[in-house]
Amino acid sequence: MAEFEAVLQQSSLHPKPAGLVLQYGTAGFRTNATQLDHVMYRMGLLAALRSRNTKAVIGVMVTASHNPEEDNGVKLIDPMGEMLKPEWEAYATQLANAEQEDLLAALKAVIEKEAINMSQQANVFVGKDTRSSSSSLSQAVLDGVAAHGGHSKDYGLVTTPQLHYMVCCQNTQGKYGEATVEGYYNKLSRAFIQLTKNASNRTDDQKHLCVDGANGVGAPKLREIERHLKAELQVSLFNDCTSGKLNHQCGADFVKVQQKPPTGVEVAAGERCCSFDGDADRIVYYYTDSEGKFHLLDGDKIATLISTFLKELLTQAGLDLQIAVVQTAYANGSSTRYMENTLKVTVTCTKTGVKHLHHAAKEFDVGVYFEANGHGTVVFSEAAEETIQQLAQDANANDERKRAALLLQNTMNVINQAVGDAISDMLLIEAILAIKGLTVQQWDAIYSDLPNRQLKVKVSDRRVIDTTDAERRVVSPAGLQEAIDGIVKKYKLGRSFVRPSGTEDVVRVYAEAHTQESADDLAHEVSLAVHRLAAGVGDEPKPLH
Ligand code: 16G
Ligand code: MG
Repeated sequence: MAEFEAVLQQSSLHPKPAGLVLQYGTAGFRTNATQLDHVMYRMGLLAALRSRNTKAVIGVMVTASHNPEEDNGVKLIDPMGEMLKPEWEAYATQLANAEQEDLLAALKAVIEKEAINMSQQANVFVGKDTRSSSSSLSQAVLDGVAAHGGHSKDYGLVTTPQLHYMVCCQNTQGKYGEATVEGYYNKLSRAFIQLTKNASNRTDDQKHLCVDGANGVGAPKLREIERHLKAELQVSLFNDCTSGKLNHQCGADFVKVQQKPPTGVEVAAGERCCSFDGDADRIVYYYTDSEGKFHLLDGDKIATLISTFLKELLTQAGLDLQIAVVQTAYANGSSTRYMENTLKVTVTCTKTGVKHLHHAAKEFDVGVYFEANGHGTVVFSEAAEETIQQLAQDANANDERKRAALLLQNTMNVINQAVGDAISDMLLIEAILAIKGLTVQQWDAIYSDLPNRQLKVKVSDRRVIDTTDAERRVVSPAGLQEAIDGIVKKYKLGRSFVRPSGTEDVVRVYAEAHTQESADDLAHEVSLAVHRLAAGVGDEPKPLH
């Protein structure tokens, strides 16, 4: 049991503060960086076990995404580049919370439960974001892997989706691509350049995009891929990680939540801009019009653009493949109506969190999924991929079908199907706008968002709120859903739901209605109902007006 000796010896260098309890949340552990050293070490141990269990490479990404610089976090990546399987999230929580003297027992419990063969090789890919704490924390992960007799490959600074991509490439023996950062740049940029060849007479203005890098890892990585894009995309990069503070008044989350442009981005009216989040797995677009009004093009608008494009191509290619869009309850009602009634694609709704959307999207030939907050991608079934490849190579297909199939093929190659990816999504969106000859204003005008408002309510225990129907209805506490129904009825085009956050100790309230004022009032009334019926803490929420 030599490996257990090493585990114990090393663990004393990464001690757990007694009594500290953390949860593997929606997307991994996330808290103040000073509390995470032991968690990282233990996630290194767990990743080695998961690797033995799956006989595949597992990824560990050190990042706290859109959260403040002082925080950090960690998420594990499963063999096909998807998020960690839920059963293993529970093991992660158990390992992270075992007191120092119980660590071995906790570890052995997992080994026994999963019948893990300890002589099996373990391989782990590790990546980190630009936070100052990330270096020592990713070292703790590497220590954990090594203490458990595993091999690791340290990718250093990478975006979260890049690490997902590496894991997927490695475990598909290169079928998906080459498991290097250069390989990622080559695959995406080649596909992008092929796609833009289908756009005629683009002006320099059309090729120009302003990007807010959130002062995170996406910024240097965008600079790296830019060199491969042969001036087909000309980027002005702001918040580029050279001086400003990570996610501070910038980045996709700030822009989406505040509904205003990030600081540090100086652009003319009407210019097309986008923001990444701190680990570059989310993107939103926006512009400010000549009257100074801010226009946000969020995940819903992105899903609409992409699904319109794909549906047109599938029709032109004469391929009978089912395309669907997966959203969450946060999707703007206008987007859902547009997709169902005008675009006529299947729309489904899942719980919040990428793993749920990804899973649902895989049920279709072509599954487009996006959260309103800008996290999403497209997944193609194996059969759909094959059908498209065959047509693209079919010497007998007519020109129109063949052109569409080639476009679909390059579209698949520009997409990171492993997970939502700001750089890949950006290239896809830019290619679609170029091919369709659309300005950002024309894209925005496809449908008009319903005014909406999000609020948070503090309650003594958010677990008292239990939801059903993809978080659109509350089942407990008793009476809350009836109260919400009664309130919503009073508002034209009103819709509202509440759910316990998976990342913060709050209950989230969402409301939309035909005017901003009514959306605000609706959100407020529902917040009051939550505060009253779910043991709210502190003063009752105050009206917004
Ligand atoms: C995490 C999720 C994100 C979700 C958010 C909801 C991933 C990679 N990230 O950040 O998809 O929208 O949690 O947060 O799954 P909430 O539960 O606090 O509202
Ligand atoms: Mg993120």
